Amino acid sequence: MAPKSKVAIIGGAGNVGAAIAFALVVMQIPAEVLLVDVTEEVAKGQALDISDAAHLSCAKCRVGTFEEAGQADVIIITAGARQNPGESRSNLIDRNYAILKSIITKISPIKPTAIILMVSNPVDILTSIAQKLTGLPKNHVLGSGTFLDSGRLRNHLSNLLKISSSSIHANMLGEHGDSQFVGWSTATIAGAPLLDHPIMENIDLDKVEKEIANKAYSIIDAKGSTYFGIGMHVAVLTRSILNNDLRVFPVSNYHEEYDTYLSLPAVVGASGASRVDIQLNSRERTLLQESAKKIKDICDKY
Ligand code: 6V0
Repeated sequence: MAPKSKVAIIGGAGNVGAAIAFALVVMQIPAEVLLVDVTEEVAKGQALDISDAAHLSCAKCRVGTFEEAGQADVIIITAGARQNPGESRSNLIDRNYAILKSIITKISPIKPTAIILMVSNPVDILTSIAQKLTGLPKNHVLGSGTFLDSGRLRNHLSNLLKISSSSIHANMLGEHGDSQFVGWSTATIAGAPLLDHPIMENIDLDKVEKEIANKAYSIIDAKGSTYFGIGMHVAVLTRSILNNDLRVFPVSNYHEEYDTYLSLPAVVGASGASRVDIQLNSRERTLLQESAKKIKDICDKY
């Protein structure tokens, strides 16, 4: 019997879409996962392959239609062009705007309680456009934002400090792109400021920030694209939405004061993403404003 919750992945024949579907299966998320794509044959192949794993899980996977996707509980969008080596995420906007617009038309009318989870790049801009095109409440539309980048940061710090990444609360903030930055002032371990840890005294913070922001470029240079990391991170967000876990993640969510979507910590659950107020220092506030301006200036053209 198919599980009650439905998750549609539009772009599900591609690397990122299939990696998310596979992660949902491996993580035993009790959901029916629909792969929706313009390349139906490839989507069919991915669904058949993933269903060979899904019989060992409570998740199910099959090909879906655009119409069915509009009625899913969580609609994940991974469709579109990806970066070529050396290309920035923001450069993808023209190609991916046209694709997003055609998708929203094809999946409408959208279930009023659905949550749209944007993954295609440039993710903050496309999240904002998806909200405008669908007219869904702002909290019902979110982007994976800097959740993956924050995972990379925590993993890096975990190796330095010999503390599990799940016990390190540190986030990349702002744009999921070149202007992202580390929120060092709010980073903690066991409630204590991360920067008070003795090992951090000898760490070049700017170097760490640059390495994390550039990690995607290193992966793309080496193998053409990135998908396993984002697959797992999006599956964790999907679980938090379906279970109403109300876990806090740095995702792209709407901020009234900047009138745009960007990544700051938000509570993620059945109603989507709602912001958590954090106190940044003056350097971080300036960087956040720069990120917000960069995102909004592009959004305003669409
Ligand atoms: P891919 O493997 O080329 O897959 C893209 C898929 O989209 C293909 O199967 C296409 O057929 C499909 N597609 C194109 N147009 C449409 C359409 N109109 N309707 C339905 N499907 C369509 O790319 P990949 O999966 O590697 O990347 C997908 C997107 O994810 C890109 O924009 C990446 O930049 C982005 N990523 C975002 C990340 C994040 O952290 N947010 C991380 C990695 C990649």
